Amino acid sequence: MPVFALTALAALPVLAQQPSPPYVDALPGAGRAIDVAATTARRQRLADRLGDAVVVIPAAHERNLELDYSQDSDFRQHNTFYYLTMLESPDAWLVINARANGPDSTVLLLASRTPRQIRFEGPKIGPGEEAVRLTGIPTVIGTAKLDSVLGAAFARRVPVYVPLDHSTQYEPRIQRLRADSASLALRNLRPVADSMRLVKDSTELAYLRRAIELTALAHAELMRQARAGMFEYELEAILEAAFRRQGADRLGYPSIVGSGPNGTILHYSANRRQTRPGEVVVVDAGAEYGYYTADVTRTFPISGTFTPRQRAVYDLVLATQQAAMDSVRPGITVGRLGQISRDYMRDHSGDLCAPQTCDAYYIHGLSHWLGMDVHDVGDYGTPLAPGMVLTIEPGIYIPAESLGVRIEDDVLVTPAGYELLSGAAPRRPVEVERVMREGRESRGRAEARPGTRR
Ligand SMILES: [Mn+2]
Repeated sequence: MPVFALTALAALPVLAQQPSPPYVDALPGAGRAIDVAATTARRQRLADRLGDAVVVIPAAHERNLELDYSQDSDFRQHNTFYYLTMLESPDAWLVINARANGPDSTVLLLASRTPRQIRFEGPKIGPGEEAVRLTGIPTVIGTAKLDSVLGAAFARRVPVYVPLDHSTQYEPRIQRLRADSASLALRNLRPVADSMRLVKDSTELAYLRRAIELTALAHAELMRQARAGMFEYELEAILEAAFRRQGADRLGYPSIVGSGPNGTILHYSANRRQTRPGEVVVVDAGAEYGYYTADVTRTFPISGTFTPRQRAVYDLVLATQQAAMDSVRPGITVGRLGQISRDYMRDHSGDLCAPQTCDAYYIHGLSHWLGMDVHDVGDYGTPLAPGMVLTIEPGIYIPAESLGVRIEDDVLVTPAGYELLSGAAPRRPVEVERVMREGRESRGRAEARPGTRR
């Protein structure tokens, strides 16, 4: 139905952000340009934190989809490697020689590629001057030199920091280092690198803002197009098409589209049920853009209007969320915010969930960090500081009524309080109903329009 498709495209507002960062053909899969200033600053901060140390970080490997034909779409870089390089090259290594006194030195080792690989996969970054220019790393050599680079680094007899996690679990070189811990002071890089990721730099914030804004616009688009009788997977397809159409790279996590009883299941993602008139649908979905993901949940009435009961529960969740948001400011902890939200919900339940108070149906935490991971890294005891990004997501789930309501937004901590990053997704119930009504009206006009111009 071309008219339908055109209407849908026209309805999607243009992102307010600046145009997409330029693509660089030489980068794998024509990657986004590396922000050399940002990644250099991150490596410098890491080296400063560690003093005399060696940092060794392997890149991810491509998985084979069909025999040995690798596919760009199947590759995602390890976050620690990406954070310090913004480079998507598989099979690479980053070695940082940090020195408490004297200049640090950094070596990037890139895999060489066979003519056949180049023929099949196109041009990609390799060792040499172009790589130095694109990455801002002064020494870029082939991975064949890895053993000699590591040998020279380890001869310094200083602590060796490696991400000791899933990314190195099956990396034979790292496993040998672990076995050799008698002669080597091997330490886990993750706590240090993770704590750096808690406060986002301006480059990270630019990507996060874009991921969140396009996600919020896609939620609004779904509200315009949703109709009773659609299957959950149809709603999922509308939302994810809107993600992709706006340039999202992939999903941040599997989309949750839970209608009626499924809305009360927190991690439901089968998305196979047919919606019925009068139900509410919980949609928890976020796009990933440039390795940063959004995490937004909206709950809307599939028939376009909340029942009084649904509206009352929705209003309580929304007011609870607002109370938590209004408490976001530097110095407060996520734990304290959660307590504020629980207290608010309990104190304002009235007889909505009698004989209990509604916080009995608020069965999960309020917040988590957001960034490269949807549940981003970082210590939850850390008081909020400007530049941190977190979700605020209270909910009420009443299985006996097949009624679940969750409202989840993404906020940036600012010196004065917070900035709502996901505001482009309708949130107040009157807005939700208005956008759904407008979607129905514009569809009605499109369908009534004759095939030729009048
Ligand atoms: Mn979440």
